[in-house]
Amino acid sequence: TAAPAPPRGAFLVFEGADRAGKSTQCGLLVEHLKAQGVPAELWRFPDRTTAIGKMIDAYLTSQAEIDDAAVHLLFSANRWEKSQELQRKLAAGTTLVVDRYAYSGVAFTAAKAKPGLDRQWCQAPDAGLPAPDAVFFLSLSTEAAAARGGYGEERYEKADFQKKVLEQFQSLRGPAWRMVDASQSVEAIQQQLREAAGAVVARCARGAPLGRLWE
Ligand code: FDM
Ligand code: MG
Repeated sequence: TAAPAPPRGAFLVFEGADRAGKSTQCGLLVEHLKAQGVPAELWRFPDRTTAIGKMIDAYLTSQAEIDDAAVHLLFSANRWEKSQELQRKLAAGTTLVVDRYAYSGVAFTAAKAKPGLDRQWCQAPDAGLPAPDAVFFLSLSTEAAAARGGYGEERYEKADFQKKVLEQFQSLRGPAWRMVDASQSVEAIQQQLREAAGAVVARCARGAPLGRLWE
């Protein structure tokens, strides 16, 4: 007889503006989960390693100009091309800690405020993707973010645009969202995340079903 299916892993997404500390917190959380014996992997979107991801990287580093609608669809396609593997990992019991997902996709394009790029249009290509079990939103004012040593050189890393992105994120908040005050110390934030993530991992292990965007 076949071995029983392992408890499924949790799909944990981190969102927030640039400089809020997402990458630091994601890395710490994955290490913590692994130390607790929870199989876990760190993922990020965009995944710049794929063919589509390389086009996105060229766009973000201003080596390429791509139409706003077209690049939006590339970001979404970059999630779709990873979605089968993502579901396989979860089903095999691996918890995925994912640095950005479709919420960044919608917020960054909608923040461009161009005709034809309204929120409904921005959300459409991601409909049906696996929905995260929790979205941890690291909340930090644009001023505090800028005070952390300034933004980098990539496209979108400018205070006025980041402000518009934050406004877009606000309108995407749903029941799975957990707001985290990112102005606290790295340790204090991590402590909260460990507790919240632990509860979600346990709920998923008990068989809570994986949802779909934007249901
Ligand atoms: N970004 C990220 C988008 O514009 N759309 C998306 O779908 C995603 C996932 O890409 F400015 C933006 C957000 C950010 C940039 O992200 C690269 P990282 O996390 O800095 O690599
Ligand atoms: Mg960045």
